[in-house]
Amino acid sequence: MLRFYYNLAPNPMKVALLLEELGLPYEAIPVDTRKGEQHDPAFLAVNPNAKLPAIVDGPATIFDSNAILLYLAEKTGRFLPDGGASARGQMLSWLMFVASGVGPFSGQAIHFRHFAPQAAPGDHAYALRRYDFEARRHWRIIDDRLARQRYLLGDGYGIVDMAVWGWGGRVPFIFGGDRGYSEFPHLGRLMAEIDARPAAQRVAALRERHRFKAELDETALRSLYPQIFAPPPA
Ligand SMILES: N[C@@H](CCC(=O)N[C@@H](CS)C(=O)NCC(=O)O)C(=O)O
Repeated sequence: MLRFYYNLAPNPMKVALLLEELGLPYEAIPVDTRKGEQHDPAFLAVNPNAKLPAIVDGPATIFDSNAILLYLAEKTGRFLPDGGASARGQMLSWLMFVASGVGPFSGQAIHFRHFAPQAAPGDHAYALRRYDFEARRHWRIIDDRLARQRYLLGDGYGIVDMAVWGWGGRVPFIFGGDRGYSEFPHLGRLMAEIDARPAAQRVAALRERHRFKAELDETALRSLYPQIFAPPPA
């Protein structure tokens, strides 16, 4: 059976959504990153990058969430656009835009707003400004597109929407306010639509299945942000 290595963060959750949409049987294997389990040699053999998600599907071992989405969609022939090479090219553009822009900038914006330690108040103000600005710019591009069409690629729901859904759930947290989706109403509309799907409700049930470590104590900080404890660069 397909093995799905996960935690509750946005990248694994978008893969959980596709697995549930496809109705594929899978074994969900929790990897607790706050306990440092991503650095276990057995897991590094699956993903040398020490991050979630990853899957093992028979002879195929695949890491990086968007690569997994593409692999599963192509393997099953589902949740992909019709229309040949030009439609596939457009799908790849938006999928890579999420993989290389939306996700990383959102992740760094969250890091500097909520988690980065400060030696003195405001000592990473520029980093926060840069990532907040870039994350907001990326989400505006998504929102503008969704203002004109129902899904990222037009009329058909697919893996790009699932990739957006993974990080979209964090938008209120990224920008640190309680404004919800007021700045990105079209994204909010897509999030509500996907959240209501039976597959997303099964993902919500998966989230309850395992109790991940909640404390962000020294073990967690050393596992997630080892640079905190490293000597400063020369
Ligand atoms: N590009 C990777 C990023 C994966 C990633 O950053 N995963 C986070 C959870 S969303 C993680 O495993 N963090 C643990 C760590 O950084 O040690 C993907 O899309 O799968």
